[in-house]
Amino acid sequence: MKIGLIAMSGIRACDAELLELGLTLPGFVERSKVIASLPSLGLLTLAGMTPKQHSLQYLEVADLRQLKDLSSGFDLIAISSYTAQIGEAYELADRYREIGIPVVMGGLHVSALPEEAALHCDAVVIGEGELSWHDVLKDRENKSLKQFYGNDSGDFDLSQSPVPAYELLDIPKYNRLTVQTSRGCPFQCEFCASSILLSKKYKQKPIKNVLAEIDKIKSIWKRPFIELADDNTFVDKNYWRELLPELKKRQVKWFTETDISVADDEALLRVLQESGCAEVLIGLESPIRSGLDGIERKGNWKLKRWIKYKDAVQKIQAHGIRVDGCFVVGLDGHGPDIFEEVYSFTKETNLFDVQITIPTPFPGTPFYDRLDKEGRLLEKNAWERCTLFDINFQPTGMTPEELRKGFINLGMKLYSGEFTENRRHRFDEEYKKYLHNRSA
Ligand code: B12
Ligand code: SF4
Repeated sequence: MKIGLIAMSGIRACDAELLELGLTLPGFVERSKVIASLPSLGLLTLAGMTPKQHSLQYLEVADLRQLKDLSSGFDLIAISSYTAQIGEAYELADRYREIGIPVVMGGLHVSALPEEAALHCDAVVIGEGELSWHDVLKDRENKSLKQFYGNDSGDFDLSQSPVPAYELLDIPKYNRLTVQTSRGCPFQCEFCASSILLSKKYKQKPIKNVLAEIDKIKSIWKRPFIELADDNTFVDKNYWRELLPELKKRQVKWFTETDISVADDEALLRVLQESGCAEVLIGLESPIRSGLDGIERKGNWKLKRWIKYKDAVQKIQAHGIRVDGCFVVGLDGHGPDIFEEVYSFTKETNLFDVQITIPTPFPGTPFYDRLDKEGRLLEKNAWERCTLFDINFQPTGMTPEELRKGFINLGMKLYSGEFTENRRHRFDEEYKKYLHNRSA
């Protein structure tokens, strides 16, 4: 069979004012450029386990309006999309089906809402695709595709992970490639729409598999920059103590997402920096206590950690590892003072990068269900607003418009060239000081 793998791959925001602003703010533009060119690891993973008798083509659709002609001649189209672009993904699926090509869809959104997706495709894969992909291919060959495959058990054993088919990519188009070392997260944040929706357990890929993936990338890209597609990387510190020296040998630069506990272990930070880790993204969520209460539903972990936030950021950065601190602005418990609080925290801790987002009710999250129950969703099923930058709920401490204006003003301050440069200059100074003290 000839199989078309299509990744919906755009960066989205509905708010026109914000979009326009985003196009002009240096700090914002910089990060958008970096992430906008990431490929779909989900599809590349399925490609990696596709039997060799099939031929594969990997395509990206960033904006459906720009797609005039459909590539044809396929026996099966497999589409992956997150929530914000799901409307376009459904439209694309409808168009392929109109010309007689069967479509299978998978990913976080359709796993949360399989019945909705089934209106637009021949088969919906729920959960981790590896568990169902071979069945989908066999059934397509026998012309007996089922409507639903898979489940949300999160039972896939990561030691069975195929090496993603990075060779399908036109490498010069990308400035980073992704590798996944783990799925899930030991915490349970109310709004989390990442892989905890696919895997209830926290599970790690064996080190040898991770290294095989990195070696494969290195065989097609000599000095790659790697972004780990993990939700929370350094949960198992012993695993990382073993993996980091291997990464150092391979001379890669990399970036990942982690919780703040990575700062607890000074020895680990040192090896981390030496291994090529350039930056860690940390969901700090709120610079003030009140917004944090109840976010993490198992043990209120984030609230408990809040008191150490500033020290932790400074400690990580002092080791030469940049921190991208992420704040969710407009959480329950946030009033109009939150904007100034985020700005002061960023200034005081000298965060190298900062990311602000709006609380977003993604389907399948407890946050969505709670807002729905409380009658606080502005519009139901407005998936195109699930961008992390658009407001689709009634905040408790201000009006949606106050939140919107405050968010835009905060963005202007945080991403201004001068503020960004000052922080980065201070980061360099602090790191030099650290190196000097270490060698003294
Ligand atoms: C890389 C990435 C991107 C890339 C995506 C490239 C791509 N086309 O896939 C880019 C930069 C383009 C991107 C953009 C956006 N992103 Co993003 N991104 C990520 C990131 C960092 C890693 C995702 C990843 O690679 N996971 C690993 C793979 C293996 O998992 P997977 O995709 O879920 O695939 C598995 C299954 O879902 C399934 N599967 C997936 N697709 C298919 C298809 C078929 C046919 C089958 C059978 C199975 C299957 O099988 C796979 C293997 O098990 C995550 C955060 C994180 N740490 O996970 C956020 C994340 C996915 N992004 C998010 C968001 C909000 C966005 C944006 C809306 C941001 C914006 N404002 O523009 C856009 C939306 C893009 C869209 N098209 O809708 C949210 C999504 C939440 C949601 N439920 O929708 C996440 C979870 C971040 C977060 N914490 O909120 N993103
Ligand atoms: S710590 Fe991050 S990845 Fe883990 S549940 Fe919370 S938001 Fe999700």
